[in-house]
Amino acid sequence: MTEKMTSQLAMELENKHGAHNYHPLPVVLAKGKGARVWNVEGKEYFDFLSAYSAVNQGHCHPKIIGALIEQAKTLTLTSRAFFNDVLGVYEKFATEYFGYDKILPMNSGAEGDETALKLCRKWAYEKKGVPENQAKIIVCDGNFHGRTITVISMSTDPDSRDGFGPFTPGFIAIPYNDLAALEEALKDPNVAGFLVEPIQGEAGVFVPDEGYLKKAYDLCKSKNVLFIADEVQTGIARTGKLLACDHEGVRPDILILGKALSGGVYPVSAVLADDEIMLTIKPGEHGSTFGGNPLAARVSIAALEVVKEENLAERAEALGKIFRDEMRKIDSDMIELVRGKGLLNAIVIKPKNGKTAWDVCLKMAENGVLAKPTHGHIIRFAPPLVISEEELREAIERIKKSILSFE
Ligand code: IF1
Repeated sequence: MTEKMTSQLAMELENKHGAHNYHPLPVVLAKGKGARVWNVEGKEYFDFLSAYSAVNQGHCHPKIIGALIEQAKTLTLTSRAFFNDVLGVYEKFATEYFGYDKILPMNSGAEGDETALKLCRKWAYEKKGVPENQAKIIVCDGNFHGRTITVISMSTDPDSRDGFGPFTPGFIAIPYNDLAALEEALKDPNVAGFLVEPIQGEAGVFVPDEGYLKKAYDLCKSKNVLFIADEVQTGIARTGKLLACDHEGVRPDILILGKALSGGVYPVSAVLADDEIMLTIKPGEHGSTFGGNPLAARVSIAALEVVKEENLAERAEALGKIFRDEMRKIDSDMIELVRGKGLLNAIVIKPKNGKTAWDVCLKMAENGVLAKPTHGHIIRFAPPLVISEEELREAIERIKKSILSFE
């Protein structure tokens, strides 16, 4: 490639040579540092998407990059056909960090969810006594757990499902944030687990009622059903606690992590559980080529250390309150609702004079803030948790200016 790179050229190359499975904003990023990113021509933005909460520790965090470089020069991948001198260290670190007996390392969030589903079913047959192939798992309307066939088999979103059938059986969908519906679904003796996002990110940052998670957990325990928390997006300090479940003191039976587990530096996901559940999967029954590789392990240790060293959960809690307060002060009838927890927030946009959430995002990009609509009219705001209060306030001013430009 000798031609000078430009934003236009980059978009043309992706459009011509890449699958069209995304519709990105017309912004071409070339550099990232902390809460800021720059496009090819050097325009600076505050990143308010954080790669969908994978970059909680900020772009190119020096400690995480340092760990990546050091390990990359030494040993990157052994497969699990052999032991290596890093995985056990990571497994001890991560199980103590989150408080579980064991961890099963994978790569993508979807693989984390798939792993959790397999563990839940295996536990149902071996421990709960559910008849073979009869295990059912309760999920919620509006869920998002990834893009694989079994994961979309749980989805209620036509965009995720249509055209990809036939689907994996064994899932019961109930309304989110509805304890009566959960209680009813739990009457089926073959139910093995309840898979839930503590806050539904993709659905538009749906924060359930206070106490929903705890009551749901208690209902599951009363029926010997596993409470499975998908914290791929809400975990790793994003909502103001290490895990979103921590707001209600709920300890999931199976915990699914991804994204910021690596600080966005490398694909790392994991499932954590205690022995009674985790040891139902025997040697040769599950795994992945890259799962738990030395590079992923070193990067994840560094990423998790940063979370504590830089008090990212406390920062998310405090800065999130400022963000929501300021958004609620904006005098615009385009803003229908502001909701969220910690630094996972969203604004529901009411179209005005034909202008939609997409137009607001284009205007924000012009003014140096990057965010993207979800489900058409909801804009999710999730900056890296390392953003300073000063940077946050500057970004808030740019967001206000963008929204008020449509008045
Ligand atoms: C895309 C959404 C967010 C997730 C939860 C598992 C996964 C995700 C709660 C799967 C992934 C990503 C996927 C990415 C965009 C983004 C997303 F818009 F798709 F739904 F964040 F809300 N559980 N979410 O949020 O993890 O396999 O992607 O590593 O598909 O466009 P993954």
